[in-house]
Amino acid sequence: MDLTAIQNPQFLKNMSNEQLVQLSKDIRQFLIEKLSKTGGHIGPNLGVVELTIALHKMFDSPKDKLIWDVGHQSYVHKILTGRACQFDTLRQYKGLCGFPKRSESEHDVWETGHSSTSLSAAMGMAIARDLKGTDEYIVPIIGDGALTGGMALEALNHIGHEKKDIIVILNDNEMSIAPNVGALHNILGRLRTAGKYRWVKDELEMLLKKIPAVGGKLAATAERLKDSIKYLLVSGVFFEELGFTYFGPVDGHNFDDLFENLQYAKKTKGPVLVHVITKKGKGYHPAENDKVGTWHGTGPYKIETGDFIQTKQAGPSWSKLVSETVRKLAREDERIVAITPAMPVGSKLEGFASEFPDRMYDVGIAEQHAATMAAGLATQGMKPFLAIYSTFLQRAYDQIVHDICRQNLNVFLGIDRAGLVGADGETHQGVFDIAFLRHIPNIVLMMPKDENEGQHMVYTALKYDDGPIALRFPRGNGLGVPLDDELKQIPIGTWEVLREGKDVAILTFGTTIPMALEAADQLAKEHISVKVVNARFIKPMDEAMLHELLQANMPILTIEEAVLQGGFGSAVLEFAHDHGYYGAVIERMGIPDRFIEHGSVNQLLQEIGLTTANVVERISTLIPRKQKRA
Ligand SMILES: Cc1ncc(C[n+]2csc(CCOP(=O)(O)OP(=O)(O)O)c2C)c(N)n1
Repeated sequence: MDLTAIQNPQFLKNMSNEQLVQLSKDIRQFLIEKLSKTGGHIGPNLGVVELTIALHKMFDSPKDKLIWDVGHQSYVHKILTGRACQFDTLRQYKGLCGFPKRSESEHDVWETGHSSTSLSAAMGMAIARDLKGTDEYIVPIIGDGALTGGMALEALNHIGHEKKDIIVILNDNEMSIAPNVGALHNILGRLRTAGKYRWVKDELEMLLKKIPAVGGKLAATAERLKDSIKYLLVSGVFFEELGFTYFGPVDGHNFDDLFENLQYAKKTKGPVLVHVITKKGKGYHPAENDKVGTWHGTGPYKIETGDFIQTKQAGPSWSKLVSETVRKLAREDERIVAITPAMPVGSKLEGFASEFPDRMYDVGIAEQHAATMAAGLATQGMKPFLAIYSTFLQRAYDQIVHDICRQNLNVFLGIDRAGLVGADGETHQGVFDIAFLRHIPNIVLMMPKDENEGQHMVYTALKYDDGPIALRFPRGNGLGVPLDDELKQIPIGTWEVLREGKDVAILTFGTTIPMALEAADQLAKEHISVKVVNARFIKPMDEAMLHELLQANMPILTIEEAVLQGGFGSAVLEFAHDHGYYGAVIERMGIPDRFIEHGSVNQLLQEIGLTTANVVERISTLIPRKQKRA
């Protein structure tokens, strides 16, 4: 079938199961081909082909609300809702978003990227429906990984209590990105192998009714009996205890099984949970056999071999550099414990995990718990290293304020994917962490200029005994500079002059240093002498150097790949104001006050005006300002 001809899911209503099986094959083929060129979340999407078709056949989107948790598995939904023709642009600048997007389609009723929000959103929509007196179905689709997130559990608790009509589809493939973890995972494992609970209950009720004289009475107490039966058979039906009617396990690749259970779910009052078992990567051998999560999300690959198409990188992966340096130091310091909220592969902690299995904790998608657990470890004199992406650290803001910083505990935050991340777009840009950490008392916040300084900063962080310390580093790879054999501590709060100059000073750190140096080179040709400072400590700042610059009346340009509001440049402005340098010429470059969509990092930097050419231009306007003032 020509998938690009699909306008909306209506066409599914009249299709036979045989036709749907063929459609599933066509969709898989389409995804494997398109994603081999663009990259994307291949494994999760191949796993939900039949499930998505079944949902669109059984429900009436957009009237009925299909809410995709995380949203990385919404590609099949995008195909069925008329967007197949845009797949060549998937995750590219101005192209199709890799997550649900309300502006893209009326069928995308909820935007995601971060995990575990679907059940709360569903509850909000269900309350609105009931207040308005409408009758749409509300259908959140959540993975077994996303279900480990605290928000999802909070919502389950509330939905079960309120008894709202919500049909939760649990897509259980036993994987988060990496294999799923936790007690909940074990409960699902038991349910998976326990056989179909609904049938057992129904059959027993029928059987009881058939017994003469006492049968009716017994059947009347079947509700109570249900409890003992399920305990007998399933040793604790977690979801029923929470107030949900549980249907499952359902074979998520079998249309008969899916339709039958979704039909039951539609007829059932109150909250329902349909437990669907799927296979991540289904239909594409390399993805189907992936045991670690490599095929969760990928770049381009060769279809025949499953080899990834690598672009040559100058330096080592930042995540690897940081995690491996922590691992090296953990050999000498038994207090070091590594923590990841469900990202052992992305954070490159596999080596640490194999060498120190007792000192490595994957806590599931539980950033808040991870942060407070780190604080707990630190109270006992341990040295926790919390490896966490900037964007997901947003979830743990209160834990950082209340538990880590307020108690001034020695927690080392390794803030990965800091700055623009590219193809994942708005929900994943790591651009807020400076603004939401800088104002918290006690924290030290730093970012290295290259991987060599990065490894020294890891050492500095793990030697630091005065409270929380955070190292932010970008997505991708280092610059390819040589690495010193011996690690050394960098004095806290010290900046480094990379290039002397007398007309203007650029204060910047991390990924924007190369553009500052290039701009300085170009301006030198126009006889403008630019001082470039590696402002590697965002907090505390190098106050001595700031006083020196401001006293010398040097115009200052700050550059950061982070939001301007509340950022590093704001800190410099505050400093100047607070110390009475009222006439200081200070300009800031960074990310404007809006969400930045997907695209390559370079395209995004162009869009927001954060390039060498923009720096040159900005400095050219700074010099006349200084002259005017003088
Ligand atoms: C708050 C948050 N933390 C971490 C992630 C990174 N992440 C994206 S998908 C995913 C795993 C989701 O597993 P599951 O819900 O089972 O979906 P599957 O990919 O297995 O279909 C994780 C950890 C995220 N998106 N949001």
